[in-house]
Amino acid sequence: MDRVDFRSDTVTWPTPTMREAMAHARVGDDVYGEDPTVNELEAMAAEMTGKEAGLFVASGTMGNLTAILTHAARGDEAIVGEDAHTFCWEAGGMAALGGVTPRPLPTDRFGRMDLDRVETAVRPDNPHLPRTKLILTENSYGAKNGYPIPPDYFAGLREIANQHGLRLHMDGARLFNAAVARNLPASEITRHVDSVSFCLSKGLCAPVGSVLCGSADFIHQARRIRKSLGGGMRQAGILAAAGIIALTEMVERLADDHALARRLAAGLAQIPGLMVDLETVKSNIIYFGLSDGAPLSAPQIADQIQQKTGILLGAESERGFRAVTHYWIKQSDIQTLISGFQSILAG
Ligand code: TLP
Repeated sequence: MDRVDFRSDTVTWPTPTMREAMAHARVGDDVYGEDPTVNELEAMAAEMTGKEAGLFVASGTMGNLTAILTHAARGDEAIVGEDAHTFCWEAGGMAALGGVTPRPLPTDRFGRMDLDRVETAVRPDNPHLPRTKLILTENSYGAKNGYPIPPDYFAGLREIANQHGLRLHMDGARLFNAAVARNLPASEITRHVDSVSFCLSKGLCAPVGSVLCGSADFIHQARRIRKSLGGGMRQAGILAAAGIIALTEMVERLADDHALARRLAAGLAQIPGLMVDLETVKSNIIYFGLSDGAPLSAPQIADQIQQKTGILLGAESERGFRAVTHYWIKQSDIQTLISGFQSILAG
């Protein structure tokens, strides 16, 4: 990459191996189900997540929306964390395009909804009320430092879902970060959910794409929803080829990104004026804030960091930052960023 960019892992460029694979990918018309490279990627994704089938989609947002529209109908309701990506950052798609009402619940510092509150949020059968149909989960949990939530939480949600006939979907945009951080196969992280959508285009560095996985019947229905959303992509094997490299070569190395994030978080936590919740930094995302009385705002500091070091950083609010580590961030960039903060906050 041509610059040091901590704003997100979505900024990652494809690796040289990916570009090579893309150039030589075998292709066909995927809407006919005839693209061999897409078919290979979907089978690989299904196997890794322990589900029967997979569906290649254009983005994480499309994967989640396709799942929601497949699981739930107009007038249905989805229980969701109040800071979950599906609720906050997907342009209200579930309501705008699916007529599905979100029912947001608070989450703790690890991104978990309280199970009792989930249970009491399930609506009784009453013609005045929307029908509770779906629980939306996320792992790793982006808004809580990308915390990798252990599987037992999902086992608890599964019980509630079974009791009330609900579906359970996981936004696994960073599923493999969660799996690597927990030292578990991805299929253990997804064991309790009906469907999962994971991204190839974040820490795994593919240029485009996500895969939605679930039962064969679910994916059969999701394929029609994907078409209706304009997601039938024809010779998509060009893109899927990079996805296959992402899954075969880029998963284990996510541990390096996590180690860099921990190093960065520890360095930032030492700087007077900055606050980091070190306990929840277990994968590749760090949210950190300015303490009261800071002389500059977060956007002002991010500007100065860029001027001094060339590094791009997310200023999420007047007092909050986000830094995300990924394949294109080196150890030396961590030190440069820490030193940048030190010199600016020292005045
Ligand atoms: N997240 C982006 C922004 O939209 C905030 C980022 O920079 O982190 N689920 C989660 C948990 C995500 O973080 C994202 C992207 C998505 C879904 C959506 O993926 P895309 O961008 O492929 O639609």
